[in-house]
Amino acid sequence: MALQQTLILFKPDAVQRRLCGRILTRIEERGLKLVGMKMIQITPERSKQHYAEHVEKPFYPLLEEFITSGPVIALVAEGPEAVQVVRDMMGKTNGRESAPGTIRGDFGLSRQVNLIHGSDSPESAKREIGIYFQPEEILSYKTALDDWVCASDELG
Ligand code: D4T
Repeated sequence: MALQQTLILFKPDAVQRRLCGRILTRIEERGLKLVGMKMIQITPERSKQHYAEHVEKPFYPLLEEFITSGPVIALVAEGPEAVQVVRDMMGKTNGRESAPGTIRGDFGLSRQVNLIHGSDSPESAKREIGIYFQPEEILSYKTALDDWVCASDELG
């Protein structure tokens, strides 16, 4: 098991629907540590960088229109196996198919307007964190709760 960082976006619909606080609470309550956070407006250029693997797909123009349509919150969360933990919390891409209890399954009904992005692998996390954050914007700090989130031998 490894301590990982993952890139999370609260997409424009989460901001517009005033759901960021509730989603952030879930992430914090799970035990993940926030190590970077900012509100930004994604430009078409940054969208193409982020969604490089999808740029040629037929759904990309609408996806770019959506993701650049309003402010988003970008954050970096850290914790044991953080990448998969956040993916599991998000639920399936399509909110209609996401299990109740997941973020998309509790708050969403759409495949595109789906509230949250989370990196899908440690490699993607590294690439995506680099798209949204300068190295000095990622903070390293201890909290009194660190020892109560998991045992030291789980971070191998
Ligand atoms: P992201 O990357 O936003 O966290 O979503 P997922 O990892 O869950 O899903 P994905 O990479 O397959 O798709 C990226 C993004 O494109 C939207 N999308 C996807 C869309 O608008 N139409 C589509 O047909 C598909 C497959 C939703 C998420």
